[in-house]
Amino acid sequence: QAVPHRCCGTIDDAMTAASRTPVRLVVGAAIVDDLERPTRLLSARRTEPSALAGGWELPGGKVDEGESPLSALHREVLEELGVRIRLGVHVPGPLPGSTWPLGDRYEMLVWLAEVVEGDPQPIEDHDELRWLELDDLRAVGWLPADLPIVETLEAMLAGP
Ligand code: 9L3
Ligand code: MG
Repeated sequence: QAVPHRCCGTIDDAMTAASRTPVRLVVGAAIVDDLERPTRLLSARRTEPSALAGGWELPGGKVDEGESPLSALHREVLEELGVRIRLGVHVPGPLPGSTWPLGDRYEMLVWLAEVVEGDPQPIEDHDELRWLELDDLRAVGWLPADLPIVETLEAMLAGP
């Protein structure tokens, strides 16, 4: 029996929402040239899926089952760009758990990072990388989901 709740709908609505497939966690790296004195941010152009191809993003990807978000971030960045990174602060998002929304199916945790080994190359899932000056972060066509993150980074990383 659907019991209407005074503010927001029926118990059935709530049950339906709760039984939806839980969102999958994604991790992303906001790689800057220097964590202590950042002047540039690394952007990467996706090659797949076709709906996202050509869009620029912060590199990263899905956390595997049984994997910690931080292990996933190091693994994804190594797979995608061939580099090892050192992490800076977490970049808090607006959702509970400080994640950033990525459509209905994913949420992303984001950390600042810098390269400690290797030179980033578009090894997997990207066909171009670009270092953007912090005052020119909108020079590429960011994926819609990444744009609010980039705007937050713009404010966070702005010099004194
Ligand atoms: N996604 C969006 N922005 C990002 C990242 C790393 C990922 N900065 C979206 C694209 C996919 C999903 O998250 O729909 C999973 O990412 P991936 O594993 O295909 O990189
Ligand atoms: Mg990826």
